[in-house]
Amino acid sequence: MDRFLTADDLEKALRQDVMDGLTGEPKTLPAKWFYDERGSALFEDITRLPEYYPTRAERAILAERAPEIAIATRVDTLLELGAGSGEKTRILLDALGGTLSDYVPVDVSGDFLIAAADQIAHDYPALTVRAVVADYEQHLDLLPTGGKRLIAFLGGTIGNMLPAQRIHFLQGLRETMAPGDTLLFGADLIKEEDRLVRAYDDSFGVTAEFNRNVLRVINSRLGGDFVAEAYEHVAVWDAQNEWVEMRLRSAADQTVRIEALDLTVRFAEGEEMRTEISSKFREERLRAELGAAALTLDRCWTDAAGDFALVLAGP
Ligand code: AVJ
Repeated sequence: MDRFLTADDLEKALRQDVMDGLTGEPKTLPAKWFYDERGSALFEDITRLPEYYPTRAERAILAERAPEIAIATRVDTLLELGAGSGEKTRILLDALGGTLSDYVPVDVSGDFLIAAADQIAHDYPALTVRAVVADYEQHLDLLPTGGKRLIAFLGGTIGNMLPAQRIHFLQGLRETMAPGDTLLFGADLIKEEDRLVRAYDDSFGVTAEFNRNVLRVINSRLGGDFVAEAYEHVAVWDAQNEWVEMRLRSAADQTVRIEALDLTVRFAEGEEMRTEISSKFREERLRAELGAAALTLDRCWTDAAGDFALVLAGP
């Protein structure tokens, strides 16, 4: 395992993000901090909700197109950014089997990564598995190069980035890519507002709990005293920016103390704090943004309902 990020680095990044986010106007928190153990489990629950179509749609496209991806790319290395639960990874590994020798899962969470990597190594004994603990937005240039690589960024996580951040990320990726390397990523597509909002405001309240979990993460890691139940879950479609925005709305006038930051912040009743953006795309915009990063969109597959896209791009 290679480690470019220590627990200490993560702690510092969390502090910085929370300090910036809670002292900004309006208040914001980056979505990456949802995923502690409980947050990851809640996200797994989300992926099984009837309203949350992206995971199922992406899995269906992947299952259908994996053989084509294998033929088109003929890669020897699968580099996966933000290694997920492993199910989609396995679809790819099974299809790429003929040419593949190396699997490189990349994630910020070492524990989660090792468990997932061990399981894959056990089930695919012919594969060299090399886990890398890194932040794929910061450490792109440190990721293993050489061979013919397929860089997979699944789940639609690219939608969590702000447009400028996304261009920067794609440009960074492009710089690490050699001729013959391929980028594969999932992106959620623009559709009726009603379905978009319901995917982020489910009737079971799982997404609401997931959203409030970021407050619990701050409580446990930075000595905060957020009363999570005192914040209401809000999901809105921002038609201008073409993203779904998740917010937490303070149900009362309240003050929060974050011990590790020596910070006290006040929330007014009704005040809303942005906790996530989830951008939705049209193919033209994906093509244009890839182009701006000197990448060419080679294939853009959707599921039968046209809800989600799986994109293959190259230098
Ligand atoms: C894992 C980032 C793709 O944006 O749809 C699910 C996270 N947030 N429900 C998304 C999420 C609320 C998810 N991604």
